[in-house]
Amino acid sequence: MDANSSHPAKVARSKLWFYGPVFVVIVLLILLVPLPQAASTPTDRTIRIEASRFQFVPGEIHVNPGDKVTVELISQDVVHGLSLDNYNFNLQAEPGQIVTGTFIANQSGVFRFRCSFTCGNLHPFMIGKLTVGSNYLLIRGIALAGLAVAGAFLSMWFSTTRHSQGVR
Ligand SMILES: [Cu+2]
Repeated sequence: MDANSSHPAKVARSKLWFYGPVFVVIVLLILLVPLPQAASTPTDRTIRIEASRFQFVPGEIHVNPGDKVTVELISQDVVHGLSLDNYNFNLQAEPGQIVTGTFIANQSGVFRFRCSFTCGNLHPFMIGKLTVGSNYLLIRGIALAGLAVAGAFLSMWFSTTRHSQGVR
């Protein structure tokens, strides 16, 4: 097989010529393509959050802008609260009790929600995260990281191809 591939260096180089511009185009696409806003049709959603010392489960919530969000807060041990930064939203649940509250997610961004009732020594660290809107920056970042890894593998593959053929 090796005897037939008479110009391995040329092959590797032409692949580089091909993949180089392709990579640039992919990077530009990742950075510039406007992602569709269609996924964010406002809907009614109910999210059940279990509070216990000293965490909320789930600790991260994701909703779309304009969603009508009903939170069901359940306390599993002592009295806990849930207040949401930047929103005028606060709940307080007695042990074993479920309380509900509703808000409209009309502010986009990432907001903390915190326990609003002193429930023990780690109470200040009882914090969750609400994301309103798709985190496009994060998606683009992950895509770029994936591309970088692919590029690293590809360049490694090129260099090993060339070295094994004894070409500088
Ligand atoms: Cu608490």
